[in-house]
Amino acid sequence: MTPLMKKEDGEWVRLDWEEALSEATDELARIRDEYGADSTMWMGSAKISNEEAYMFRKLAAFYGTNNVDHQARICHSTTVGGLANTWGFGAMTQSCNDVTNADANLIIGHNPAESHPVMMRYIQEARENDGDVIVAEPRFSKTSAHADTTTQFRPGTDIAFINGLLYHIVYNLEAHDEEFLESRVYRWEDAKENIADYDLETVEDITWVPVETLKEIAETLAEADVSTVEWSMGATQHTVGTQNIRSFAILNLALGDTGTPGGGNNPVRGHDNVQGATDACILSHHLPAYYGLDKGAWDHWTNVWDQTPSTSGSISYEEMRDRFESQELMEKNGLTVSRWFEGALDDDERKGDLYQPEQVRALVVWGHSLNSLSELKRVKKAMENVEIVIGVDPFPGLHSSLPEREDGIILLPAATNHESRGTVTATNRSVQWRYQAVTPRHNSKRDFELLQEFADRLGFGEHFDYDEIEDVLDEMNLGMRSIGAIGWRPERIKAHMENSHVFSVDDLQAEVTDDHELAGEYFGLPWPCWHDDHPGTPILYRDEVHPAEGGLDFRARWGTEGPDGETLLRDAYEPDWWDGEIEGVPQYPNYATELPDPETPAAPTTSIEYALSDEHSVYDAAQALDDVDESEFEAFDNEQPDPPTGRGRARAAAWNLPDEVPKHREPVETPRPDLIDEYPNYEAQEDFYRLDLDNRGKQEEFRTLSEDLPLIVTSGRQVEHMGGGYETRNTEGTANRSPMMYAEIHPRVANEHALETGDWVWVRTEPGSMLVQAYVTERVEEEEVFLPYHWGGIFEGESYTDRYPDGTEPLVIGDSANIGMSIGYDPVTNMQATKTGLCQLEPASDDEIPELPEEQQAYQRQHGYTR
Ligand SMILES: Nc1nc2c(c(=O)[nH]1)N[C@H]1C(S)=C(S)[C@@H](COP(=O)(O)OP(=O)(O)OC[C@H]3O[C@@H](n4cnc5c(=O)[nH]c(N)nc54)[C@H](O)[C@@H]3O)O[C@H]1N2
Ligand SMILES: Nc1nc2c(c(=O)[nH]1)N[C@H]1C(S)=C(S)[C@@H](COP(=O)(O)OP(=O)(O)OC[C@H]3O[C@@H](n4cnc5c(=O)[nH]c(N)nc54)[C@H](O)[C@@H]3O)O[C@H]1N2
Ligand SMILES: [Mo]
Repeated sequence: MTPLMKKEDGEWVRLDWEEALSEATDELARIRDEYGADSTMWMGSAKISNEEAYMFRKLAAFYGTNNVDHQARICHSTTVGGLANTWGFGAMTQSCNDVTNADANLIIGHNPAESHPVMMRYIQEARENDGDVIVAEPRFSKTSAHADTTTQFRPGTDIAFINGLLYHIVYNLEAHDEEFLESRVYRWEDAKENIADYDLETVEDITWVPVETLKEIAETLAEADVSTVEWSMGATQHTVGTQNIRSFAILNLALGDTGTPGGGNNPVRGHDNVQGATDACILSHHLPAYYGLDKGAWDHWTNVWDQTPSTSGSISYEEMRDRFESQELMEKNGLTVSRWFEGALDDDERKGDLYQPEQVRALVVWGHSLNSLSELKRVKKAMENVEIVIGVDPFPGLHSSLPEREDGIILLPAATNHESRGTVTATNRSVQWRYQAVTPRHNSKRDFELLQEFADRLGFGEHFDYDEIEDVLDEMNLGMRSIGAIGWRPERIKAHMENSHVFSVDDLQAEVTDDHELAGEYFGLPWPCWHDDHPGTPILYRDEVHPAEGGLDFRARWGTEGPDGETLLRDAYEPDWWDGEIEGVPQYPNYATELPDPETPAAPTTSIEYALSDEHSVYDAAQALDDVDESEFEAFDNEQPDPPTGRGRARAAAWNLPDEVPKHREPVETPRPDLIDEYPNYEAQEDFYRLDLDNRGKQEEFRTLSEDLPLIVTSGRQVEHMGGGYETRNTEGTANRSPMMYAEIHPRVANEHALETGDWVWVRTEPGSMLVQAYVTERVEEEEVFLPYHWGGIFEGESYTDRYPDGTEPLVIGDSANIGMSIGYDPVTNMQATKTGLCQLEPASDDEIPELPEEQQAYQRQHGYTR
């Protein structure tokens, strides 16, 4: 992109790097002095490397705020919330390759033919191996075209659908795996009782899916040797997102298919490094590796940041606390990507209260698009209300053009990942080295360097004076113990890349002789990788494998017994790899906080060594550690190898969630108001990520909305465009392939409105209106309209191209779907509900049609779209 610019009196001005960086950081220092550190919002990125993501989270900590978050909030946050609360870790349990082993794959809310073409190959291979592929979601997608069975259900009814399948499996077929449930699952009875409310007729009424289809799908799953559930955004982006995911996990448990090849759950991640940026926790409720924000978490991380040989700085817990306004704010969840804008609006504009001392005055957008946020009109207003917007991105995205501002926008051109180096984590938890292809072009700078500049200029550069990316990874190995991102030594990862041809494409293991340095290792050392000699864990919760060789059990994360006194530890069992019984045990004490000599960050600590060894018990570990109350562990004295996370039970019922077991709840904007009383949305919450949230109140307010807005509006992806679309709408090859923002409309509905493909139509919703072109297709049902969300540059029908710096206007523009997306949020993670709105269509008149860039008009003519 062009060099650095800034707006002054409405004009864009070029700055040199020195000026631009001091402008940006002086402003951030001023805001911190005048209003406090919490008056900033730091939006980070899933596009940057693990090391950079980690630095970003650390930077916010040293700046003194938890108002730091990234795309995962609006992507798979509910996956993490749902899975971590069921079996301990919140990630995909399998590898993509392992999908080929699934005898049945229920794909629910995922369209990999467009969004994950590589994953799609494995799905097709599973079919070639006689596996059944079932696609269940509202549309007949390009993925549906490759399935054995498809069904289309009403957006937002995944839980009812899954509970219906479970009803048939449990009560009619009695095909659930009693033995598995009895020995490894906590409070299955509660889930079973809940399922009884979802007989097939009730489910048909809620979901649109005929009883016969429910039976057919349930029977396919029950008859399969092993089955998996696969999903992505169709399932996560709901007020019931966390519970959708819980229902998938419970289905998998009920069939006894968790922790085995071809089984488990496959929530397929989005951005190239969203798994890694999530693990590094650019998240407003965690420190890196999901440590949370309590005193213990800060103790651990200040200890790491104090001891790391990678930087010259030293810090104590107390010094860190003094960087925050108070210990309370230091331990309080920050604002999220999904709703930060409420915190930047004035009191009379905000929905409810703000639970921090001052409103947000500065926005840092580092590798994040803004049209990806729902309630976009409020986002725009917030961007106009802050004092400064700082964008760090290869493109001048919507942060340059969305807000109507005279000044106060600084654009810092970041180099892309082709111009940078570092590690990234794939959706299956395995890590890869990303080599630099070219040096940064066009006067851009690497994120690594920019993060160091920010730290330096904000006064804490001594904690970021790494020589290179490898030093950051050393520090991460030292600190990120909870998920076992420990054995990821730079040299090991590079050796995997250089020898990628020796790894099996079936189970990821190196196919080498026993004396080879890679013997036993799995490609990319999928976490947990407990130390520098551990092979990685390709499939989670596999108790039929020795933990030193990649075995794992459900994580004993919630202690040894639940509030009801029932055990949270698994029953004893006799695996093939062990002579005798393996017992259920708690997590090994201090495994996540004990540090080895910082000079050898991946060396096993006492707790980890004792866990994995054949000759030690949990009690032995407790005795060997200084600050542990041994008596608590006396009962666990069986000498046996264990994962450091213990051997617990998966939770069918989770006492800490708003619904202990997954129950259907109608979306906030529902086409079935008659179902609200029986299936209401969640009650009001106060001080939830520093704001008030009232799904139920809004649902009540919108009770009659469907009278005026009779169609369901949902949103998602098209293969030609990516995310907010800066990259693909600026690149000829992709812009040309799909040069129009459209609404998918069923032929009969199009007919009612006399619309043909290419015609301009208003999509009217409660939050706002979008002027788009019609795309007439049977992909959607009659009740539904689908919008791709990759568009920007037009806002409620008005072109914004004159707001971009000269020469940087996108090749193709369109109205943003998120102007109209629903205003519900998940009560556990604050995920936005971008799949279940209501709308009405209204053909546009000729004088309303916005002017499109010339290239776009030419592309459209080539496709024959305009008439
Ligand atoms: N080409 C391309 N590829 C991408 C991306 C991109 O922008 N462009 N983005 C990447 C990212 S960030 C992600 S997270 C992934 C997402 O990948 P996907 O999840 O495949 O993407 P979506 O199209 O948002 O949603 C999938 C499907 O969910 C369906 N759906 C809508 N409502 C519901 C519902 O209530 N229940 C269910 N079960 N399904 C519903 C939609 O009809 C849609 O076909 O893709 C990644 N890959
Ligand atoms: N209505 C609706 N809204 C949605 C969704 C939906 O399905 N429907 N999906 C949601 C999902 S799953 C997601 S993940 C989000 C995605 O939304 P975003 O992640 O906000 O979308 P992207 O456009 O991919 O944003 C990434 C930005 O990073 C920049 N970038 C690329 N490489 C680098 C780099 O190396 N360094 C820096 N600094 N920047 C870089 C790109 O230019 C781009 O501006 O949208 C969400 N919003
Ligand atoms: Mo995503």
